Amino acid sequence: MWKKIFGKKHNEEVAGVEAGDIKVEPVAETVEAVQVVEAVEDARDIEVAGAAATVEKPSNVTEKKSIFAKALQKTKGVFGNIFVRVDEELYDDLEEMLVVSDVGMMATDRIVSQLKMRVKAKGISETNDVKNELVDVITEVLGEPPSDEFDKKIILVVGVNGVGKTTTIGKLAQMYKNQGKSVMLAAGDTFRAAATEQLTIWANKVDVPIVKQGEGADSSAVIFDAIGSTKAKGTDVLICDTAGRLHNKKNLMDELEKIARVINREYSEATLEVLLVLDATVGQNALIQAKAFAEVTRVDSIVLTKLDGTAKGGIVIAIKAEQDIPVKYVGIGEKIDDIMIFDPRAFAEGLIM
Ligand SMILES: Nc1nc2c(ncn2[C@@H]2O[C@H](COP(=O)(O)OP(=O)(O)O)[C@@H](O)[C@H]2O)c(=O)[nH]1
Ligand SMILES: [Mg+2]
Repeated sequence: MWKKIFGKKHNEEVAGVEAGDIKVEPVAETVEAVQVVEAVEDARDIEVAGAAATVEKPSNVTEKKSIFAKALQKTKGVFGNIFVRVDEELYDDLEEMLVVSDVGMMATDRIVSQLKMRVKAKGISETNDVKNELVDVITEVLGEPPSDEFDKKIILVVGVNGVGKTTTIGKLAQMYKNQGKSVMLAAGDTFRAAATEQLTIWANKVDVPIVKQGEGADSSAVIFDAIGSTKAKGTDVLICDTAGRLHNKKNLMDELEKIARVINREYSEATLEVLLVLDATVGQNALIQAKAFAEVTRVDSIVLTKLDGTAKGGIVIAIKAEQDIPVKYVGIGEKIDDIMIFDPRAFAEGLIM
């Protein structure tokens, strides 16, 4: 039976999900299937190199809250002032607003029923207290953000075209560099020449080395080269771009499978992190993409981009509630430092307060 490429998923609970649940195009049958399963068994052995480095929290909670509030201004606009009285109407309005903000039915039901229960249990009668309680409930639904501890690390950035993969790689490179880490980029999106050019611009801007080959080169060959270079230089973080051809699942799977083999064979001592980049402005579509990618590959965490340009920041909550994939970073603009470590409480406060 099929297992997910790269074996281990983002957490233990879902790691056990058998391939029976995974819908793959009919190609699945033969040679490729065997290869993927092998790759998966291989990838199992990838050790998580436990050690030092943690990502610096960018700022204190108040500061983060205000940044989120700014990024979520449009979402807040949708919410408006529904907190007038503590009554059934409040819950109805809240339900509607959460759905409109792309929180999704599942998470909305969970949030509203939790809130009702707690408001009742605590005998809350002030709208402000309801707000505080709502922030608590949403924070809990969002869970703890993933940590960032590693000795050597390889990050594989996946996602469909246009979501912001290459931009995010530039931002992450700068972030790790600011932390004093050495960084290298791998131009694994070999599908279009422009992709490599774009990543090269970021590499120059951040002033980190980039490994690339010509258009149409094998993505896994680029990553193979990059790993060699990373090891030779003792680079801390290797960040790999990939092509996002989700419309052709077989190609995508084949490509990711080959990459998985290479990483496992050549760089098993590094911590592997598969980051799925999603565009917040596409709303529910981001959730569909998260599901689709989780079907073909391991996904450790999500980078939600373009949160600055959407009224639908609530998709973060839907993704966590429905796919159980944590959001690790959010993109809040096109500039190099427009990235933040996702902070569930600051996010919930920014959304509600
Ligand atoms: N407003 C905004 N734009 C972004 C963000 N991240 C990426 N973009 C823009 O989205 C577009 C596509 O980004 P790109 O990195 O090329 O996406 P890729 O195809 O997934 O590699 C570019 O115009 C980026 O400047 C973000 O967080 N906010
Ligand atoms: Mg790109």
